[in-house]
Amino acid sequence: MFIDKVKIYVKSGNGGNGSVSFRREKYVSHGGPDGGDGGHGGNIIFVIDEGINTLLNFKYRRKFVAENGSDGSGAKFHGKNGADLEIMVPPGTVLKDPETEKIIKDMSDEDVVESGRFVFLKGGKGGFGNTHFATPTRQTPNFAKAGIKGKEQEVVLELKMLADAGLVGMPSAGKSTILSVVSAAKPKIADYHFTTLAPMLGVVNAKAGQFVLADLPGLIEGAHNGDGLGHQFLRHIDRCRLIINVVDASGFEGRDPVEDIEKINEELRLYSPELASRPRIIAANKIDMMSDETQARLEEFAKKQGCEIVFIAAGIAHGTDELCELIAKKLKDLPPIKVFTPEYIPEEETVDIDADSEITITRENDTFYVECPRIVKVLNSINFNDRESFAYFQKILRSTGIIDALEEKGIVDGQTVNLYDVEFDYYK
Ligand SMILES: Nc1nc2c(ncn2[C@@H]2O[C@H](COP(=O)(O)OP(=O)(O)OP(=O)(O)O)[C@@H](O)[C@H]2O)c(=O)[nH]1
Ligand SMILES: [Mg+2]
Repeated sequence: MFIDKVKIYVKSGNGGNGSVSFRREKYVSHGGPDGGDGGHGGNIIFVIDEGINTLLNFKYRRKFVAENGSDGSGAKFHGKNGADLEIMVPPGTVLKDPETEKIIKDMSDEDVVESGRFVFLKGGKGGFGNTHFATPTRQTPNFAKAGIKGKEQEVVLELKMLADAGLVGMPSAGKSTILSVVSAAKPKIADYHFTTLAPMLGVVNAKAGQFVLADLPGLIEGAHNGDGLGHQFLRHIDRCRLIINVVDASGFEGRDPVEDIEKINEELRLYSPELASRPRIIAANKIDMMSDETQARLEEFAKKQGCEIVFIAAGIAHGTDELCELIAKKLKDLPPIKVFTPEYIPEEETVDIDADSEITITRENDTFYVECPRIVKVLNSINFNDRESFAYFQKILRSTGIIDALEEKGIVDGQTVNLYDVEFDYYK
């Protein structure tokens, strides 16, 4: 089975929480703070796997969650970092935003190809343990920072194969036969329509240079409406530098070769006007059964279109070498394989501090989770290593009514308050 578009869910790991702990040793009555930092959450990384050419692996697995960092602990023990999660994708995969279909990243981008990997979602940072918050005047900091949560997102993976040239034409025109005689690829060939159900690539070694050729399922008139196999496979020639119009010149099935080319060009245009305007050459196949009249008409049509034409009989490998030399020669003057530039940058989460000043408190055992959008900005500006800054923070906690709200919920000394990233113990 061939799968070339899937939607998956990915989430990077949460950072572990910093720990609040104090040194306890024999003969040391008041040990200093020794709470270690939380480990970082694992990243979500897409990795190119040259050995695969479909997104089939995603048929059954669509949820990918990287490991969370572990919490820090006493004796300055740093929590373990969460392992990165590597998601293997075939070369040519494009990542898109599901809602807008905008491109997030093309895995054939130069920077990705060099390293073979793309870090998509970074894991949350681990929180600092209370050792970081000790100062000469505050030797027993009773708070640590909570780890930052990982990020989650849905993403569409779309495979756009990396081919220099693509064979496009009606069913049974002989596209697969061409690929089979000019490359080592072994496509299925038969005398019925829609023999080819999925695109296939082959490497061609012409004297004028090596190139990658794509064989596509047949197109018919109305493909843009989903007739036949539809035109969804055309996404695999989105990157092609040259299009080869393969046409059955035998007239054997009662079709007219000139009309066939026109219909195919119209379908290409309906799929993408830009694609239809790419350089093209015509490969008139099955000339062992072609009339002189057809040949003359095709030559005239090609001339009118300003398009080169090659007459071949792929079934007996007649003219196919010439076709490949022409393709290789033309490719030399054409721009490189198309790479898509990102159009979508995932938004950084922002909280509007004035949007909502409501305080919500949820209690889980001995921890009180406080949400109060108004305080987020203040929170980010507090330096917990600085006494003044910390005193200011305590003042804000009172003035916003957070302390009152906590007391209303019945908080008692020694219980924990979790305010977004920051965790501390409550003492009246
Ligand atoms: N007479 C003749 N028949 C040919 C030639 N080349 C291919 N054929 C035959 O045409 C039929 C279709 O060939 P394919 O290569 O499967 O055609 P295709 O364009 O890939 O067809 P789809 O995959 O269905 O779109 C097969 O029976 C081939 O043997 C040729 O040069 N002359
Ligand atoms: Mg075929």
